Amino acid sequence: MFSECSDNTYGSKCFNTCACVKEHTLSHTQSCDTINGTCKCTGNWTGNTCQIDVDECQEDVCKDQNAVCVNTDGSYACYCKKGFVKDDVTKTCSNVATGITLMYYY
Ligand SMILES: [Ca+2]
Repeated sequence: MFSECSDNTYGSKCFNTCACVKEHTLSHTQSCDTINGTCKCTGNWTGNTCQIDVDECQEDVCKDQNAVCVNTDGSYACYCKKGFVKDDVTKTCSNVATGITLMYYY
């Protein structure tokens, strides 16, 4: 059984060094397989050393025609368009004037 290694190490007693860039594991853009040391990008990063932010807004991540997607480093955010407010109960952007609730909102 392997324990959770830190500081870019893996394997029994964490004696082996991962194929990751150490700084990237510390900033959580890469994660190391604790069994074999292979390095993978975490979900929101890409590139050879996981240095490139994934632009999630290229896909319909907000799933709401009344929301605007804003890409950020390592993440993204969905904001309601002007005239709409986020309904905390339904998690959708609702039209304030009509009270109509529209589609899903993160
Ligand atoms: Ca992003």
